[in-house]
Amino acid sequence: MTKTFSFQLNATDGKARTGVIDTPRGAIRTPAFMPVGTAATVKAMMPESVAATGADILLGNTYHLMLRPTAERIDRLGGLHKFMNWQKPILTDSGGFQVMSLSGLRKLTEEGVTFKSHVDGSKHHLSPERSMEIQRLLGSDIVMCFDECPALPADRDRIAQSMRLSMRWAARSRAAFGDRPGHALFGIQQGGLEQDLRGESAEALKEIGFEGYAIGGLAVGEGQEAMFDCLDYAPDMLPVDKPRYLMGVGKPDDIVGAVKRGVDMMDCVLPSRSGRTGQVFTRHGVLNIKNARHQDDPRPLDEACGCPACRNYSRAYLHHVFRSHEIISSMLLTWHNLHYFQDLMQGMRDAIAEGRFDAWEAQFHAQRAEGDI
Ligand code: PRF
Ligand code: ZN
Repeated sequence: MTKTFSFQLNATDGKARTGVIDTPRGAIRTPAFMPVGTAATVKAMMPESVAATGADILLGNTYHLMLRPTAERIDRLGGLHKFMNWQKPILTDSGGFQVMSLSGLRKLTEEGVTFKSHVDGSKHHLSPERSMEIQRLLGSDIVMCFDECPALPADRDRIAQSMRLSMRWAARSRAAFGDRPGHALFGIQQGGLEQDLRGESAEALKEIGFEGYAIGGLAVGEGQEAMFDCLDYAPDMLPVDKPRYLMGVGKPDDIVGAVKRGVDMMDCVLPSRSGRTGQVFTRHGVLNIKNARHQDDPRPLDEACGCPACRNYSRAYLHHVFRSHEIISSMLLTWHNLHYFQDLMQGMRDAIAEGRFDAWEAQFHAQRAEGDI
């Protein structure tokens, strides 16, 4: 295993790319989907089960972990990997986005943001420097710059001001991160749906220099068509030889569209959260296991799926345990959904490597259109 962080592109097909990010904690095959482990757990899953779905990397959150159990405590206990028993790579988000969406009263200045905890109302502060310190204490392999992401729609002036603040914070993040071989710092492009602001943001980030580049500020209410319009140009503004990470995306068809446009990494709570609400992703579309039509159905969720929920249990059983609020319901449905998302990524990696992404994509859409799951 290498002691450094590197990215190797193995093949491209149109704008779609496949490769490997090498880290001291293991390889990340791209395009990669990162399950979300916000509170040092992927809810309802043992870490070894998450690995068994095919995940190479998890996402953790600065915001949640700084509030509870605190970064200092995790550091004293040997770091986040040991604390949660996940030895593969971890990427941590920097906290700014979660402060805006989750915390109570907050005050934003050039220096950083002061906010009230959604857990107990206590007062906290985050800045580029503090976010880098927290992500270092956690032992994160891929650290995200501290940024600000305005909710859309927002007027152009507000988006420009916010993007420029995020670029100043990106420079402060880079300086505070320091020299940490084997660990990576990713910049985050902002600029809403304004092409020239996206360009200005990309130039500012490239000038600073990062090990990878994220596309932030999308999937915040603009809809898939507007997001794809932006992804038609945004990834091209970032260096070809560095990983590109689309933050907080998305549904299976969002993921496929993003990969087609040159994105290498994504994360989303969708497969795990849906597992707990009875929403199931299959090759033929989404089904809801709580629906009464499943109560006598002996078939698995998805005939083609190799996960434990599909190999060992009927829809009738999964319907029963969901309706009975049994814990195994969340476990099995989350496992299936995460397995489905990882299968989707593997399918795209193979198709890109073999130069048949368009045919693969056509089949992906055709299977979903068949309906009657
Ligand atoms: N910035 C950060 N985290 C994020 C986002 C962002 O813009 C998004 C937007 N979809 C999700 N998570 N730091
Ligand atoms: Zn399954």
